[in-house]
Amino acid sequence: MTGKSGSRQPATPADDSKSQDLEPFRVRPDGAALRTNQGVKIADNQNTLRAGPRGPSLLEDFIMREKITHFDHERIPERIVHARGSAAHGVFQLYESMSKYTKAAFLQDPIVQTPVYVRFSTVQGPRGSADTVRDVRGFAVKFYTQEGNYDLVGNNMPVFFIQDAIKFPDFVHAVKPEAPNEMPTGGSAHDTFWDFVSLVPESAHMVLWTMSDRAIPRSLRTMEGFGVHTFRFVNAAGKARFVKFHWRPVLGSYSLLWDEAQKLAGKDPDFHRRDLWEAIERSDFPEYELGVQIVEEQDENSFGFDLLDPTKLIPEELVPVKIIGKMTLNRNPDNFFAETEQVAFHPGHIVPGIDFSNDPLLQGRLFSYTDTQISRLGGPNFHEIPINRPVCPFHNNQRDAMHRQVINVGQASYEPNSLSGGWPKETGPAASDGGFESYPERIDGAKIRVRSDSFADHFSQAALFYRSMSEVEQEHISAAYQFELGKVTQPAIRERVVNEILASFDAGLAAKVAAGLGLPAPRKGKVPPVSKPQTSPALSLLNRVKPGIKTCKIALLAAPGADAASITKLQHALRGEGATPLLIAPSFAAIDALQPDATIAGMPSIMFDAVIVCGGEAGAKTLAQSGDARHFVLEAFKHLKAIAALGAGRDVLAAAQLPDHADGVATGDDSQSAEVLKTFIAAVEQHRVWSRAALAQTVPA
Ligand code: HDE
Repeated sequence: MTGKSGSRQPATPADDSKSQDLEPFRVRPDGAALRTNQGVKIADNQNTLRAGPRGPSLLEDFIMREKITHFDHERIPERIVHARGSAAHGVFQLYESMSKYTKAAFLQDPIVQTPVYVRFSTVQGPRGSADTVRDVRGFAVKFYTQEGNYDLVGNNMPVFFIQDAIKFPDFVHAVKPEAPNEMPTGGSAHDTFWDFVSLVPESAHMVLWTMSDRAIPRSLRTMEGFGVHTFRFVNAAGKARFVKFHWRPVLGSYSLLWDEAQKLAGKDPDFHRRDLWEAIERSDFPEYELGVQIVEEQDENSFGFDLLDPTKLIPEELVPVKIIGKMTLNRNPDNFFAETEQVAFHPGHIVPGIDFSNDPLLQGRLFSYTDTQISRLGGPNFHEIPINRPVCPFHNNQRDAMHRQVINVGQASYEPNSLSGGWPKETGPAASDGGFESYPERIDGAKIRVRSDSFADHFSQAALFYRSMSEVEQEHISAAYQFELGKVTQPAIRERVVNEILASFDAGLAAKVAAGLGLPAPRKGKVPPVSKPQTSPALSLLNRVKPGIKTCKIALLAAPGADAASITKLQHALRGEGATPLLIAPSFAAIDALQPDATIAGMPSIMFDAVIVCGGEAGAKTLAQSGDARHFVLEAFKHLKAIAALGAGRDVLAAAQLPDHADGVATGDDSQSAEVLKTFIAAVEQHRVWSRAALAQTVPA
């Protein structure tokens, strides 16, 4: 890897020794004796000190006491929201200088690599909840820049549920597990959530996003990210422009099906975490491009909605997303607690050249994030925890408090002073001085508690989003509302969602959901909201598919007696395309010389993107007679995955009673394997065989 980089960045995992030198806090015990926290070597780590072999333990045993005491305090409070997360190290590099727009040092020079730490999260559930629940995902990036840490603390959806921070505790209390019984874990399908959102129409747009496939991503590696709020870029001349941030996965964006997501939550609650970890271990480094939508200050009021309203997005058809750089996640953390649990993000961690807007949600966040770390991380010195330390030197006159790490030398801890030569001194705002200066926006207004009239439209962008979905995506949205409202026990809440919310932006959706729930058809007569543009194709995930099958997980279903030579050939061909083929068999018994990677029970079809049933008479016969193997292909078929069957492998599809000649099913003799593979790969590339959706519903689960 080329380029200048900050000290946090080992270029590749092989560079770990370098990272240890550069980060003295990253400790490895290789060759070291076991010692107490006071440095005393421990001779026996197996037995407590006791009075005789069968006698009572002695309080005197400082070694046992120290160990147990520390253990007793190993947990810290989990995050009130976004408790469940996983993270990775990486680097960010620009494609072109952004100096025209911002003076931020890390956005000037395409040769500079800025180290990053990125934490993805779900929002509702506790630390131990499942990854694949229907929920918003956090997408928080800490850039360790040479001018200080910059945190872009975003989500995988570009809007939010509420417009004003003062409503956040209400919203979170409503979505979190209910007070009397702490249910449900990891989901919003319950009365209090739907009660709140049915009474707060500003949530309509975001709730629609969470009922869409965006809320069940296939992988954290293929998930978009958004800064949500409008921010400001400020250049060296002091000129400001509004900016919205986007992260675009290079592999494209894909989602699970709801049935898959639910099954995965039981069969592998760590599905997303594992996928991210394994991809990085395999050196399939996740990549995301950074995009910006830039709006000139004079265009602020030209959109028909308010740029400060976080329930609105700027359609890309109005302001294109300019791709400016790429982030590559290239190293897994060494220690989950020290890094992922202790990392402290804050939208207020900004650097010169980036500034806030008056979005009232953002303004409230600027208070909340430091405050929450003080109780979560035990005091105001959390910036000294290794994962949170800036890579540039920093000095100030803040002193003491819980868990202080540095030993501040010198008499003066105030400014101005004459006793320490006046140091540390403030710097000027000029780019060469590097001091942060807030953008001098003119503010002239009365001190009032009001919501601007420009925030009053709650439905036009919900209508825009729904209209922009493909037919299957609209189907999924309608099914999601029916599922969630089906879990609501109070009929009045179900009716309010349909009549007051859905009917306010799409009569068709409202009617469908009402019918599904057995409710009377919604009241007519509401004026459908108008939006500019009428549709935004960029919002449909089906338009986010990228060519290629890189990192797709493909099951090669086989049993002893299968044709090992043909399996090896398939493995080579698929690896050549960048995919990850895994040999899946009824047991770990070898297939000739080939060792299965996992069993059918251990890795069911929901964990794969596609399936090939391998040829070979004896192997295929075993699979055809196995209910589990038949279920494997049947389920893949129902989940609209590409399927191939070679030679006798076709008997397994027949035994599962899959319809003949269905879309996305490639079959042929062993001699036709090259053509079958070509057709199969073309289907995998689409990620789902949507044209099979109707047929798949006729197949038993
Ligand atoms: Fe957060 N949010 N949030 N949030 N948020 C937290 O900070 C808060 C909001 C987001 O991986 C907390 O350290 C308020 C929007 C992410 O560690 C807390 C409001 C967006 C993460 C907090 C919002 C986010 C958090 C809990 C409304 C997308 C996880 C633990 C005014 C742009 C970061 C913590 C990580 C975490 C407050 C709304 C994203 C309590 C008050 C909008 C990704 O401070």
